Amino acid sequence: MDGKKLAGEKAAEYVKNGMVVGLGTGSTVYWTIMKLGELVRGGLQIQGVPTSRRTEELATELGIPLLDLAEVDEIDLTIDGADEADADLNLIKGGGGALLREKLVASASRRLLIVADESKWVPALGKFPLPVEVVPFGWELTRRQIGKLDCDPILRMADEAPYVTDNGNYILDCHFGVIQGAERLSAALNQLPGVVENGLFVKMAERIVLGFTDGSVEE
Ligand code: ABF
Repeated sequence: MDGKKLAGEKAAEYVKNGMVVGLGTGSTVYWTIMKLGELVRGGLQIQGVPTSRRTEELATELGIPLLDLAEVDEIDLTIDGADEADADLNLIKGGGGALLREKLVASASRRLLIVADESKWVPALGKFPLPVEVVPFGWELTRRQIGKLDCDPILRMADEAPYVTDNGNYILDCHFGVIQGAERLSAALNQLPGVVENGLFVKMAERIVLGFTDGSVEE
């Protein structure tokens, strides 16, 4: 069975009438958004805050009313995917390129619920290269500075050109190996002037809904 679909659909049960809901990005939360579309057509009243243009388009097609982040002070619940999650619910995100908006929306949320299949559950973060969003101006210098933190950052490409985020920035995928001090690394990255944000989400997630290929779901 598709663990992503199982987890994604299950998470929609956490959404209640009247909520402002942060809508994540990716192939797992896709199923949550599809389910929410169905529930909205059935009468559920929510307002969504999208974390990417992709999600905005999907939610609009499904008839989910949307708010801009600028219009909200607090989001009741955000549901989003992850590239890796450990036992402390620290996360690596950004494989889909939406980490900055995802972190902005998550930071404005009272609760962050993660949806994933079993492959994302890891004993230690770091096998998945950490995405770091950087400004294009002087990105090579930023790459060298990040490299001094003991990794070899690789510029993400799309169609033979640098991948450009919804915010007009580039992404460096950084292979750190096992990440011991996620909070420290996140702070070290973010204090570099060319870094906009990194994909470590430390102490942000409240719960994870995990879908397994055997058809079970753990919450
Ligand atoms: C987003 O979707 C990203 O932060 C992450 O890169 C991705 C999760 O992967 P998936 O598409 O497998 O759900 O939340």
